[in-house]
Amino acid sequence: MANVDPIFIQPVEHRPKPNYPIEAQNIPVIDLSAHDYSPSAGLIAKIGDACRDWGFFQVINHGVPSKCRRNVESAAKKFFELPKEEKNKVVRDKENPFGYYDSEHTKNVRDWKEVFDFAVENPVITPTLHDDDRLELKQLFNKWPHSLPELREACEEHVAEMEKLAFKLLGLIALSLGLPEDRFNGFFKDQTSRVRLNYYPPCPSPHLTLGVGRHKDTGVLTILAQDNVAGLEVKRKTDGEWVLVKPTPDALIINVGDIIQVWSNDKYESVEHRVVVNSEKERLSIPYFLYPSHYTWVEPMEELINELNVAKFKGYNWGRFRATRNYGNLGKLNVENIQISHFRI
Ligand SMILES: O=C(O)CCC(=O)C(=O)O
Repeated sequence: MANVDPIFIQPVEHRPKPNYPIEAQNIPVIDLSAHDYSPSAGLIAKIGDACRDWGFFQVINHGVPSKCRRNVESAAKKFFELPKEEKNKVVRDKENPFGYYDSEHTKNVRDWKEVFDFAVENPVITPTLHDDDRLELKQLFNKWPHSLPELREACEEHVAEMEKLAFKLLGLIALSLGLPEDRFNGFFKDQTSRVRLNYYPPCPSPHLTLGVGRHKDTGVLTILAQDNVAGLEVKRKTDGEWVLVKPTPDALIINVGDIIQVWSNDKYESVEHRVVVNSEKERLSIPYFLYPSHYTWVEPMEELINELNVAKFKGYNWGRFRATRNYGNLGKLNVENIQISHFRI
């Protein structure tokens, strides 16, 4: 029996498995303490293998202080505990996608979650798509709740740490592709990166719903901090099974996004993932989405293309791509969201 509004109910084939989920024991765990001024060949190879075989890995000894993580988790919990009227003072709207939102749809089914989004650059230049397909560039500001100043402080401190780690990882990924360590850095001058606070309340019918429906990340890479409640499931490349990523204390979860898939010309695939909820515990997760500047033209790296490895994607404009995706996420639309597969040659 469903105890939830039908708008949250997943089609049968996408519901979580009723039996106990498989745990992804073998998602690679990579120790970054070995990363100093000159990363070792061993570390670069581990990163490359993890990107190729899983599209997901965990990092430990990553340099992000645990205090910073505890602060952002505690401030986020306080925010989601605020009365609805208070959260609605910073609600997302059609003009500005940052702030609080509780009605997001993934693949046209509503997710069992509340979110709070903010941009890494404040203000940030972001293209917005209009009903007539016109793209408008807007300067957008984050919306911070006045009643909880510690949220902004904790989030800004968190972002500074995430950014250092993101560029460290980006360098390792470039090296693993045989490219110079700083090959990708030029795409982030006016980055559109953002952070999301995800709050998944307990759900009375967790077998029918998902916290976030299956999706791939559109950006370059994602760094996810999750609390100690499991929920993230990754589609294993070898057999297409959904496997649960068991929380590892202090580890951060990294996944390759669509842009790395295109830059690497399919060598590193962006992998589908989703979030299952449970009837007892709330869960919090904090993804940092590394996105380039809106004017970035995304295409396979020319150094990787030759007669034996021809380009598998046409180029596309990141700003238009992302604006189209945001437009689709705002409500229940009877159209498929834009995907990189639409640019496959
Ligand atoms: O909560 C998680 O573990 C993952 C969240 C996620 O995939 C998303 O917000 O896009």
